[in-house]
Amino acid sequence: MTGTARFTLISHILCPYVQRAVITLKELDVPYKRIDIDLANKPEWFLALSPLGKVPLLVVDDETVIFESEVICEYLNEANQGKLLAEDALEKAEQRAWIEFASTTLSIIAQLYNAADKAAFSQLQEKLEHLGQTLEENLVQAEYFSSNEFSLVDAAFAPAFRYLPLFESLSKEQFFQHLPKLALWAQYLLSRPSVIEAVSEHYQQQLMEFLAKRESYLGQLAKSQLTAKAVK
Ligand SMILES: N[C@@H](CCC(=O)N[C@@H](CS)C(=O)NCC(=O)O)C(=O)O
Repeated sequence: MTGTARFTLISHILCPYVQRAVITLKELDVPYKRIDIDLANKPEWFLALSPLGKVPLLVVDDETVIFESEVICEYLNEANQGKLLAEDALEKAEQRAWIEFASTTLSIIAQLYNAADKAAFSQLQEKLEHLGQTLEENLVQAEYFSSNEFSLVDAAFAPAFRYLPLFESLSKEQFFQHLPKLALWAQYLLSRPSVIEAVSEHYQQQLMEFLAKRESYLGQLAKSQLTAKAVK
């Protein structure tokens, strides 16, 4: 049990991998302290702690540093006798494989918001749709990924779905809307308290400002929208 352990999560306000860890901490009802850092200006103490210079980091008892979001989530689940992963080895391996799939999805999303122009954006959107189609074929008709029980697979995907409403409103394109199981799953995830609370109430605005700083297709759209709002 981690009952007496002290946890500090070194974070960034928008990072989807941090969100996985926060969702897991909240699902397990584990108290923790969160420290958000500026990734554009990484503090020296953070660089000294983080082997890859990335968030999230989970610092346990001010002593042991765990990095990599999925490792953090699995550790928290295991140490708290959580039920967020299957006990059966084969089922657990399947869940881990889908968590890897979620990470690939996140990396395509990052490429998408960095895509230089509309053509590159559309190409990546197609790639994303292809992943969505594969997911749709593997989803059971339930609230969560493989059942009505929330698992680490859900925690891994939820941050990916959070990007889409803003991407849709900026690009006027739809993501996954024609995939009924996927669309419903995303709705369940985005209305789960642990998922809602993994980011601040200002998330949409923060994401918009983050996008507007990028010299990319979506970045330009975000910048135009922010400028239009400012002159109103
Ligand atoms: N595989 C890592 C990915 C973490 C990651 O890419 N974090 C990003 C923020 S979302 C980061 O810290 N980037 C800083 C950098 O690369 O300099 C995990 O799952 O924890």
